Amino acid sequence: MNADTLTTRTLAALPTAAVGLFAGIAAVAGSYAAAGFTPSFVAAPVAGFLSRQLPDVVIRYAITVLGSLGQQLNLLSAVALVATVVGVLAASGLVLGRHLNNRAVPAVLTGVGTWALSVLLTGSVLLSLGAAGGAAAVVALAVVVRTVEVGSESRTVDGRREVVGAGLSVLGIGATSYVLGQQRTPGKGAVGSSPALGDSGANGTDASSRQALLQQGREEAFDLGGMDGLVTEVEGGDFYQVDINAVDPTVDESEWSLSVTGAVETEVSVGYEELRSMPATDRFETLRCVGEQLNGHKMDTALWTGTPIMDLVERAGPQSGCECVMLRAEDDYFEEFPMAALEDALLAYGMNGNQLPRAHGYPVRALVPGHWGEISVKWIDEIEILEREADGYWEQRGWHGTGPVNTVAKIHHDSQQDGRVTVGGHAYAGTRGIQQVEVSTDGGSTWNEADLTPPLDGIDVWRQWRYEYDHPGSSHEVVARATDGNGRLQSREEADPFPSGPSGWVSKTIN
Ligand SMILES: Nc1nc2c(c(=O)[nH]1)N[C@H]1C(S)=C(S)[C@@H](COP(=O)(O)O)O[C@H]1N2
Ligand SMILES: [Mo]
Repeated sequence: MNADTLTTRTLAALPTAAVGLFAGIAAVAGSYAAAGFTPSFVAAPVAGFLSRQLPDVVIRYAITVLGSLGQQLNLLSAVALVATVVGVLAASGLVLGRHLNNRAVPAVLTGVGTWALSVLLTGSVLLSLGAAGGAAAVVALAVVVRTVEVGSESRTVDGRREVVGAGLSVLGIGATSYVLGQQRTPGKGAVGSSPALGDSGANGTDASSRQALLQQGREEAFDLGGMDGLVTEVEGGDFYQVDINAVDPTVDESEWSLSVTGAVETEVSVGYEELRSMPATDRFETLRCVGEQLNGHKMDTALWTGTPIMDLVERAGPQSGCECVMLRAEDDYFEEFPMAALEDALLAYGMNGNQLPRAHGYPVRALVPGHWGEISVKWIDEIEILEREADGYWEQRGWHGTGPVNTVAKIHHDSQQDGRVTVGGHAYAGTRGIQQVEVSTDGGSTWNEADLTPPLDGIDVWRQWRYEYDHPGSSHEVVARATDGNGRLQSREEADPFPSGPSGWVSKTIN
């Protein structure tokens, strides 16, 4: 074959490839329309697979550097993969249809193939019809356009109309799916609003005292422009989120249950209603991710409502050989740590006075005070009392994030007015508490004590700090450092987030 025929053939194949690609996109869109952003969305299991198979260094980079962008790239790759596979399927169907001179073959093959692929990936027989329908519709339309064009016999068929038709249909399907998919998505991440918790089923706590606590927390915050308050708002999606999956699990509270298993006298299990009827408390608690940058924003505080986890664990009569426990979740996440850490831990179902949002573990999450956020397992469904130590999800990937948090003072605000400089931030030291924050305006030579907000009502809460001074007239280095409740100064030794959390003093140049 000479180069010319090769080029001609390639050009002739282009419309088919383009229609195939459009069909692939329509499959993803149709799946979103049917399933919303849930584990039944065809790209969800692929994204999960990718994030488990990618090399640890890539995942680590995604977490510590890219943050949620990494999650979006992961999802985008999954979407591209699914669209490509469906695309190849659709293109093959088109070629086969022409070969057999059968107009039904392309759409049928594409539809059935896409449906099978989606069922294989998601396990959802019915919802997979969305993906199948989207892909088949695009292919069917392309075939019809081509048939009409061939039928008119007035000009040569170059496939241009076919591609335009398929392209237009994918736009329509995409727009419709966008709207439908959003409606199908339960409690859209942290952004959707969760219903109020109310008085009933949260024994010992009530809605009005929660509102009073929240109000107090909001009022006690320093009013520093651009800086988060003392209580992180959840509804706007301000509360950070770290998940192993791009798509969060959807758990129905009526089907949810939590079991205490493993080295126990008797296994026990509770449903949602029963858990809500157990004695409950409200308390502020701060969460911080071991994978965040030193001056990062993966540190937030909410008012949580829940039941002491040990009330449930003790019913089972734990007899651990290692005094250690594994918490497991609906998203196949698991973390292991010493049982002692559960002493003051909660099974939380309320956040800032509302039901726990899906993004933060609805219906129930663990909340382990003083430790890095990773052991506060969301969507929890099993407390396994262990005989022997084992590694958790992140520890299998080289992290050491099950221990107590490092002490930190962040600098998240600086402003100037009339020759005065104001700097501020949050300081956090887990259950040790913050005793003092000091600020240097000369790169660490001399230190001054910052103002602190009163501690919130809780055993594991951050505080805000603020310091004002006269601008020295030239560029200078502001440094902040905290002292914890045991009188220990924040470590000056610099360390990356990996493997045991960021360390060092935060500094910032003020001009
Ligand atoms: N089931 C489950 N629980 C989880 C995670 C997860 O991916 N799956 N991420 C953990 C990590 S690394 C952190 S820092 C916190 C974050 O909680 P948030 O998303 O509510 O802020 O949840 C932890 N619990
Ligand atoms: Mo984390």
